[in-house]
Amino acid sequence: MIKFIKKQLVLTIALTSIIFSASVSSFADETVEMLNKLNKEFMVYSQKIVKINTGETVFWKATNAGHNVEFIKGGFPEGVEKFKSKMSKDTQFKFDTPGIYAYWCTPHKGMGMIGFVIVGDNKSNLDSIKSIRYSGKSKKIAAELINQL
Ligand SMILES: [Cu+2]
Repeated sequence: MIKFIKKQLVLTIALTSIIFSASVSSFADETVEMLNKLNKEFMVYSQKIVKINTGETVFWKATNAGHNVEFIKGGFPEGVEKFKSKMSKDTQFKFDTPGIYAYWCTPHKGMGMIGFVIVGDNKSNLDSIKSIRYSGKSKKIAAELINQL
């Protein structure tokens, strides 16, 4: 009987967490956490590349404080306004223009805290993404990520 209750409890917890994560992700189309540490990496976004449809929203959760999201100069499609979020705050952006968006965390760009959003499977601005002057460790990480786009 105890074994049965245990099984029920485990199942209930599993179901609850599935329902919970589903309700969280419906808040935005993709969620990226801003983290001090993930596995062996320090100062990272939980997902370095996110692919979404045009008109979808990315939500960045300030899981750890001291981070933000800043679109890199020359790193997003023409006609899009530069975006820079407040430090240590959750933030989001609705991507209405297709293309590649390169962003980093203002205080940790030299440490390689960088990410990309690909909108509408459109890579028409890849050349400008490649010609960005990436800062410090971001240079190597950006090169690796660009190869995966
Ligand atoms: Cu940061």
